[in-house]
Amino acid sequence: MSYFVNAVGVPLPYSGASNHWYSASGSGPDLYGSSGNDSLYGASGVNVTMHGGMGDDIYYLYAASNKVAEAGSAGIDTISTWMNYKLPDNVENLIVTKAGNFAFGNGLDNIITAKAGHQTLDGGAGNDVLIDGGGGYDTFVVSNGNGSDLIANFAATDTVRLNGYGFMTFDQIHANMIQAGSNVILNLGSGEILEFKDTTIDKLQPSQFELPINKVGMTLSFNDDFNTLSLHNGQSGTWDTNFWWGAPNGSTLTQNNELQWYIDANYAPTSSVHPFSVDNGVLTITAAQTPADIKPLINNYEYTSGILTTHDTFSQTYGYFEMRPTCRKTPAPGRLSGCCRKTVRGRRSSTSWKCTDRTRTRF
Ligand SMILES: [Ca+2]
Ligand SMILES: [Ca+2]
Ligand SMILES: [Ca+2]
Repeated sequence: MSYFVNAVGVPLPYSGASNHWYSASGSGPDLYGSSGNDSLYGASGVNVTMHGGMGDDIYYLYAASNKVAEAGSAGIDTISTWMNYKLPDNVENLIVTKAGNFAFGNGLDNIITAKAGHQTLDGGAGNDVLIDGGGGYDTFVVSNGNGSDLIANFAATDTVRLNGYGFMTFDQIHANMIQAGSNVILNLGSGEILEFKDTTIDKLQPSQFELPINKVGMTLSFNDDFNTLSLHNGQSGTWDTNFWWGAPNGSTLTQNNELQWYIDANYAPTSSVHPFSVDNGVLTITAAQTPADIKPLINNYEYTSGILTTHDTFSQTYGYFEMRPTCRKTPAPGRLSGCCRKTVRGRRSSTSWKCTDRTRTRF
């Protein structure tokens, strides 16, 4: 049996070779393997839960409708998928093949392998082995309280994100590293370590460590907790509801072929449409179908929505910006796709938010 020794010296096994093969194509809602080592292949467009049972089972998932059910102590199991994926309970190992996706573990000691291109790996709790298995720049996420992980093939373009350990500078990290044979061990404190396999301290560079922003010495220049909504009326207030180049009746972004019209709160004829609301510190911007009587007033656009910008009231060149946006993952049928993005313009950075669906934003 092949295995990978983790950061605390425990060999984590890979799944053994399969002796039986099963396909979900044409199967019912449940597909069962044998008591031995199985390979179970999902299929796109098939709603199926695959049960490998006892033995080392390897699952190939092609769509979110391909599910895995494993019991505890039922072999060393592996899921291989192109999708963004977080391991379900009782599955030990994960392979994510597609660039740009994430690969998250569960509470077990996992072996998580990212294939070609950029991926984000997070083992979660347990003493996990995280492997850059195919180049590309990868991000390894390591969080306080989640055990001692090992990173293999940590390339010059890879980065590690250290959450909650209190490191603010690379010098602090450097001072907590030791060379242990062919590996580097970073002492994270609280009994946790992070091991970098087959590298030396001198090869590890500041650009490979994502640290929290050091806010000491920064001065708060702008904030809005959205306990109320302060709209700009031309003389006072904070937020404009129109682009600075917009028409009196509002605006849209024709170059994006957008379907919505941004209502200008200062334009009286459309004042019956209210894209903005605040509730207990949460700002909501709602996109909705345009009422028939409003449509001629907004160039016959099918949907109304809103933007907020401080273009005329606040701007700064440099700074640290923070927000907590929440966007709908999937638009309802007939609705616009959900998105929310910040507009930063060149040297003079103002604060703009525009949304094409229900969105909550908090500074
Ligand atoms: Ca099995
Ligand atoms: Ca199994
Ligand atoms: Ca884990």
